[in-house]
Amino acid sequence: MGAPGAEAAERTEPEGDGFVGRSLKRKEDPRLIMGRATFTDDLVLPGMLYAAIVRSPEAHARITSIDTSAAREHPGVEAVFTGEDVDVAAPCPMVWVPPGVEMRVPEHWPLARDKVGYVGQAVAVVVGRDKYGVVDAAAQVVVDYDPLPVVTDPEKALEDGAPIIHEEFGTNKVFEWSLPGGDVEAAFRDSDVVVEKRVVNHRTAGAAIEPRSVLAEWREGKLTLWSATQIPHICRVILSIQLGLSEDKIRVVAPEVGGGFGSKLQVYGEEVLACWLARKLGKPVKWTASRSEEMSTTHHGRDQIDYIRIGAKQDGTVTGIHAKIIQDCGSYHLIEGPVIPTFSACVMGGVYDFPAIQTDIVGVFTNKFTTDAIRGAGRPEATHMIELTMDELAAKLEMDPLELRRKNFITEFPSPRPHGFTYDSGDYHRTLDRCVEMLDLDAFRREQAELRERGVYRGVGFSTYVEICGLGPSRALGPDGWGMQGGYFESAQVRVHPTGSVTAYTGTSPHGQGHETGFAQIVADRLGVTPDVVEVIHGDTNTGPFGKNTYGSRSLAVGGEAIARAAEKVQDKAKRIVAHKLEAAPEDIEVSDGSFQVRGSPDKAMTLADVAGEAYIPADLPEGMEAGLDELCFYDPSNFVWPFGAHACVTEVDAETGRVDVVRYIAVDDCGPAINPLLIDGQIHGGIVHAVGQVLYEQVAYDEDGQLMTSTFVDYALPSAADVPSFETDRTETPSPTNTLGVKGVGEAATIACSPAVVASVIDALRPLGVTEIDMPLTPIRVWQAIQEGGAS
Ligand code: MCN
Repeated sequence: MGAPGAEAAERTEPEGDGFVGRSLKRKEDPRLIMGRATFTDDLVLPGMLYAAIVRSPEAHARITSIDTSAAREHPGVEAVFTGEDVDVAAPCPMVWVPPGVEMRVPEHWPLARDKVGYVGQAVAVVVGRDKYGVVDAAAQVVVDYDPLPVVTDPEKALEDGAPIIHEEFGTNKVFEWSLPGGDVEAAFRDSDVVVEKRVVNHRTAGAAIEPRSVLAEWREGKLTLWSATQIPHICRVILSIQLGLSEDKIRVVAPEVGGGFGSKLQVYGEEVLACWLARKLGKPVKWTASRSEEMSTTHHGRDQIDYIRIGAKQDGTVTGIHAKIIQDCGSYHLIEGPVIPTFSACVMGGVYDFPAIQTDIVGVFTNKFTTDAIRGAGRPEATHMIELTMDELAAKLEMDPLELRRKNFITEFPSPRPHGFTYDSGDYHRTLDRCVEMLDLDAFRREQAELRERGVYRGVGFSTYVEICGLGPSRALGPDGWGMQGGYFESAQVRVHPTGSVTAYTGTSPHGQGHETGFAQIVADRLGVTPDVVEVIHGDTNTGPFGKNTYGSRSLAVGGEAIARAAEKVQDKAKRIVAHKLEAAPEDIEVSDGSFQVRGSPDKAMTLADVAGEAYIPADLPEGMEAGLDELCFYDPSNFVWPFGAHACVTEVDAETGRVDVVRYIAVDDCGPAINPLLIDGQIHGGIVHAVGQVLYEQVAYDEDGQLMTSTFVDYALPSAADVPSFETDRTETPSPTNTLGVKGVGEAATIACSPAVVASVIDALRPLGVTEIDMPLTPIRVWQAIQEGGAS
């Protein structure tokens, strides 16, 4: 533990011979940087065919006929199929079935059968020998549509008389769900001040650089799917259900995956379709999304309309918080979409000691593509609305927003919250104090005043956050709890080979996070070797035990803990072997200086290679001990983990044009003891850029007819390196009592923290011009309009 120094580079790192806590360079990077990594689309199999998908140009329509004859005649085409042909055993499943909640789940097939509900829905597939020829042939499939009325606004979709998207339900309401905690209405009655706010958290895309890509092969009665996925193990279960094939006949491999940001936490129709095609045609079939397919049919995120109320006493003590969330679910569900806003409910109340907390959610069908988990998945939305409303509350109470925060921080841990969760550990004052110190708030305010004299508008915004992650206890999340139809353990296997090198299998499936490095550090310390002799294998259902993959910033707190426990089992067995050979007690053996030593007698030692030799030539093992040095662990945590932190953003706004520039960004996060500070910084940097992108530039936009207007990177503007400043980061380390490593997640932390800090900084900058609120995205036109409406320019 211990607060690090000022900048990442100056932080002290652990002394001694351990590797955990050190900023080791990523093992993954050389192959990625030097272009040697193999992504799905790089794979080529003999006789491989290519698929191209015919997609609906209509947002809501009945399919009256499909004529595939011209496409079939196209040179090189081997087959064309429509929805009626694709006889998979089950539709695309949705895995959130909350007990007692009426959940409307429309049938959703890999190819539409009679109706389409969004632009881009797959209606036919063309398969052929030429990658480009199939695209030309797909353009020759003639589909007749009978258009139906379209609704894209979730609030309008709930109004009487709105077009009904799925007639069988007679309503566009997907579900209603509440998480109460205490009597919020009584709390508001008892408040001196209640601030109410409507916040729109617009639709965004994961926008991974590598688009979705699949390659399926059917050989000797077995199926292999290579897919750019975050969840190969879960994918295999779902393929088994949809294809009616037992899991032993299916192998799913996630080769190198070029980012996911939640968008590859999914099993898409194309994955099932490629498998079905490979089996049907007896040849490997590949499909890779074009960028516009990626933008239109890879799940989107956010798209919440939030109505939030916070009550407080005159002295600033908060009394209650209530949020009504309207979640635009799009027209069909993928594996878990509707559950996402419930994760907003988990952290409603944030870092503040609210005695009453309630969240009410309504999910809505619209004629848009599905929303599901995008980095943060529910928690950024909650932080955004809470933090901006706390700022408004401060303004109403004429209090300093930081003083209001400090007055209400939760200070005792573990902290049971009124809505049923227990925050594990925290020190919210410490992260905020450090953030303010790094910013030098007093100096900033002086600079801000001077700049305003010159007509330069700079502002600062703060965000303090807590996150639920490390999904998660199966008991809490599973069928009898939250309603997820699955377990949320993680698996690991640590295998020492006969000559002493190590392979660690993890059920997680990284796609940029650096598990091969961090997990090797964990294993190395336990086995007295260096991380370079520990190979971490992931992403292949045919190697290692069944796992639950990577999302919800769970991999270290659950998967890393599983790796640590498996390594400790190996360590334990190794100690017993060493004790037996060196005639000592197992409890006197320690791992030090790269060997297993008798405590106090460093000359009496065996290396891991020596131990492995004994284990695999088992002529002299302790009585009753099995041969080998290979251990398994399935770890299911007892609680979630609750990272936290404080972020500050300084922006400058051009009042003439509405352009916003991020001038400084300070992030102080706490994800428990660092396994590798470099990996943490990478995650924080990436998370900030992701959120700055959402706040300032990115929006998935549909017009009223349901046409997607942002299907390329020309109109979906991602931030580039030139749009973001160098980040100033620091950490505190408050261990979690939930796992033996004390770690919490960090993969989404900055995305969760960042957006309100950016918006608040713009409001702070423009307050002299009468601007007191503004919804994302803060595009120049929107900022300029806010300035005009502010009326003080
Ligand atoms: N870490 C550490 N010490 C800690 C905490 C974390 O060294 N105390 C390291 C871990 O070892 C791991 C990394 O930080 O290398 C992130 O760990 P964790 O918070 O457990 O998150 P996951 O590995 O489960 O990653 C998932 C998370 C999510 S949900 C999204 S979305 C996301 C993200 O991570 N998508 C990403 N980060 C991404 N990074 C890249 N490059 N690409 C994506 O698509």
